[in-house]
Amino acid sequence: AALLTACGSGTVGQTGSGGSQAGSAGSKKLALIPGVQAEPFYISLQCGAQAEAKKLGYELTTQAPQKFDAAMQTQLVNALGSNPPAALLIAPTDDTAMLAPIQQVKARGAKIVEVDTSLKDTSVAASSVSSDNASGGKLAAQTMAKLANGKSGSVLVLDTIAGTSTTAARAKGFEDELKNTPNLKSIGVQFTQNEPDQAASKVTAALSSTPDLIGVFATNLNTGEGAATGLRNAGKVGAVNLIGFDASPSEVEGLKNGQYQALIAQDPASIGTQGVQQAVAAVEGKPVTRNLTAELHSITKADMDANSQYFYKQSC
Ligand code: T6T
Repeated sequence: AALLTACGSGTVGQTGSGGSQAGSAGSKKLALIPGVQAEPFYISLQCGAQAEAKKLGYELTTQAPQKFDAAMQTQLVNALGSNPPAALLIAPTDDTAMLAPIQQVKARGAKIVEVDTSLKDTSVAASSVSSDNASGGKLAAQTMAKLANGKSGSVLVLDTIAGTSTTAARAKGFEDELKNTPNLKSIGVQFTQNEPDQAASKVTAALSSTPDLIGVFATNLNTGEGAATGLRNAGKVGAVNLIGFDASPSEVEGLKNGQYQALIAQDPASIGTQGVQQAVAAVEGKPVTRNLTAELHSITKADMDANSQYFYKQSC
């Protein structure tokens, strides 16, 4: 695992098990464990969280796994030790496998706030802050229908890793809504292990097995980047509509040069800000809101200049 050093305002480093005041009454320490390191969505989330922690007089420490992987993330959770910070903000990389390690931190006295992804077991977190991912999928399907403009054809959905709550909800929201557009038919959801190469191969395979493919919905940043590569390799850029989720610098560049027809942008900074607010409320015994959402925005090339505030950051 490596440290996220992109956001300068807070302390970045290991919250060691050797322990200072962590976990004790009156502790002003928060830990953030995102889904993966050095990735614009989680960097933007961290930026929001760090600024809010500073404002509220708390110290936020961030550590992120090298890959979006439950075993790697478990090591970081376990490293919080027997004397954890007052609250842990975490994006669980698996809705089931992360249950036990998170429960252990909770049992040791830390408040738990889920940011972005969540566990299936809703009893663990004091609060969960995320995009309304099902609505994001629905928005993508409506955008796909608009782009098809009455033309008939098949559509491929690219998911990441089974057990990722966010992308699963996007894929389901998309498929449910697509049923309202009879001219478009989903050929199903394919997993890519969140690897761009796998996403590219799935697109290549779909293009040869499904000659009437007219759209791809990529449920996050890596699936989008891979899908764009697959379409580019086949000379199908623009002929097959690509809708991506997220708004990383490379996706925004792709929207500008016609590789994506639309992006569904999240507001990761707001997820971080709200997550810290809930964590601090839980620590201080103030009222906590169980579920909170951040806004989503469908962006096309035509309106991208007016929406540049939703583009993700590489550093704070
Ligand atoms: O789409 C985001 C995040 O919401 C999702 O849970 C995992 O993938 C991203 O981090 C983008 O890479």
